[in-house]
Amino acid sequence: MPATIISGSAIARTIRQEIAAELTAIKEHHGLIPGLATILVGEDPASQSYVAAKNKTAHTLGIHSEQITLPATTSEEELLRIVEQCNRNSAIHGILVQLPLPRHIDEARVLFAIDPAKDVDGFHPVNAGKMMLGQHCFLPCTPNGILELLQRTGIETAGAEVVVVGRSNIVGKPVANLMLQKRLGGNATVTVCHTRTRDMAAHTRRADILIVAAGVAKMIKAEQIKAGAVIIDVGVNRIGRTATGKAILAGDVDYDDVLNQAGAITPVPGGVGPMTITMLMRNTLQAAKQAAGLL
Ligand code: L34
Repeated sequence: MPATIISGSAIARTIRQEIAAELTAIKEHHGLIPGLATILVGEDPASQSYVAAKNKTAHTLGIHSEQITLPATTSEEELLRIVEQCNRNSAIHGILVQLPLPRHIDEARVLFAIDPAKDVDGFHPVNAGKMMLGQHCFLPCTPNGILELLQRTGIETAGAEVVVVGRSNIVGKPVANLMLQKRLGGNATVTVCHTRTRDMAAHTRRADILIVAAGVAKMIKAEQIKAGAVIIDVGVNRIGRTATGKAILAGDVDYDDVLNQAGAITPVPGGVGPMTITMLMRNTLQAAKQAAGLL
């Protein structure tokens, strides 16, 4: 029996409706319109498309959004000045600096400059630290989106063997951390695999829930997963172009290969990606409510 498809697009749509209802309410009762600033440095096509999608979603929901687009040659000092301006701008409740940044810019320094109260990506060390301690904070969008997908699909995480492939600060480390927290959607036994893992398949084959965020197209095949496993594919790899020039996307999981072995799977596109964007909207709403003293 082929795997159940976990539609991130459909679940994201439901959550966006919930957000829209709340946006209407806070506008009506408090005159509050959340504001998001997205900062994109350089011309990476994937980053351009993700940031455009974030602004479009914000606009559609009625979140005020400002896209700040800067050339790849922008200096670190200039970028820090712009972040500082956003920190001081009371119409902006959330700030997102799209990663990766050009190599001459110190990413850690820029993320540290963002006001933690406006850090809707959850990448500031204060928020990352609070997350690790299980304290209330902005949760990073992709990991939080993954937890929402699992929860809303009714997949039990308590006691589950979760294997994460990848240890990035954006996905691998935080999602592993969230899944082991003592709370709803957590309580899993978590293993993290990476480029130096010996015999990765021995780990992935044990997974009840396999989360793959390695950035390598189609690296996970049927023989590397357990029958009936839930597969969360975080990879968005551009593996070619169609005749009309559209990018062809593939996940980190060989979808066709695992389809009859997996119990459930997120597609690429239409899986984790739309959830990432939707969680950003929810964090922006949360930031605005916190700023207005509504939380
Ligand atoms: N600061 N940088 C910051 N925050 C983030 O949360 C991100 N990330 C990752 C890269 N850099 C970041 C994103 O926004 C990855 N990412 C992201 C966001 C959206 C999508 C994919 C990655 C997405 O919408 N993917 C679509 C396909 C889009 C396409 O056609 O390219 C999907 O359906 O998967």
